[in-house]
Amino acid sequence: MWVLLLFGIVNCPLQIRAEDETNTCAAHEKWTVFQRRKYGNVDFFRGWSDYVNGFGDCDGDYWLGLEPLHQATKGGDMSLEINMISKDEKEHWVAKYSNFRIGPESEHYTLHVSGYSGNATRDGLSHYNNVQFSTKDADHDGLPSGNCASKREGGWWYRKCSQSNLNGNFNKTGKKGIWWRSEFEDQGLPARRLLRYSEMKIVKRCAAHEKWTVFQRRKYGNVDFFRGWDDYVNGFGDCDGDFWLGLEALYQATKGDDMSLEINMMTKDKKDHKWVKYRVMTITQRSITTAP
Ligand SMILES: [Ca+2]
Repeated sequence: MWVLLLFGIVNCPLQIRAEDETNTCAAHEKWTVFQRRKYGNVDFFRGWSDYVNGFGDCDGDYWLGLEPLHQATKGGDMSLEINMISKDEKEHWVAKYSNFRIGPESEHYTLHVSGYSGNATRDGLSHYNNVQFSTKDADHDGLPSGNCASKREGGWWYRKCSQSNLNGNFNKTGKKGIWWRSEFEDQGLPARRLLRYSEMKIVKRCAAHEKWTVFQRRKYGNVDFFRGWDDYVNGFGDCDGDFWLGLEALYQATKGDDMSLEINMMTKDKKDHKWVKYRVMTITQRSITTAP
């Protein structure tokens, strides 16, 4: 099922993976960019309604909006990629999360994120898993006294307060600036890596087709499947080749209790093709309460 969403946002109509691409602000063939800090000409220290509905310039710096993000990710089949360039422009970092979903407005657009990989200094986002979004006029953070959004001059899933601040002040260099968690944080060195550039984008997880979601493929033999728990939870491999989608993704995809399973197999000598089908398939959550 292709998701086609069109919102009446001033500058940035969201169009996700439409087959006939008419290029809009955030939609590329594959990616939907929902945040960009590049030129520094757009103020990101804004209130709740701006962050909900989006603001900025499609061709420059902008925030797509929490509501379109919720709509785009509520199916539970999206992943997140963040591209960053250090302030001195010497280092390029990428942080990927295999599972990315934004809750509805009634939950203040809670962040659901897991499955970090990449070359970034540290994982600067998982800390905010299950945290609500806050702005200077809407304090949903975990800081009892004070508002992190005001302290950091941005809008974010602030806890108390931050390990990243990608919507911070473009022109500031301290905690109010645009920064990501530092690899030096436990060495008494600066706990932040200031950024010159940031771009956040979502893409459908590999294997989501119109009808089928392939969650396992063994075809080429070039991907090691003898792995640990985290890899099986978050997924691994190559979308176009051998891969395992991940247990968390499977849970998200099957929790509606309306999915069936089909397994296609081929014998080692390639002479025989077999298939099996199961009418119902569901995978439970990662954390289930067990009796003591
Ligand atoms: Ca607070």
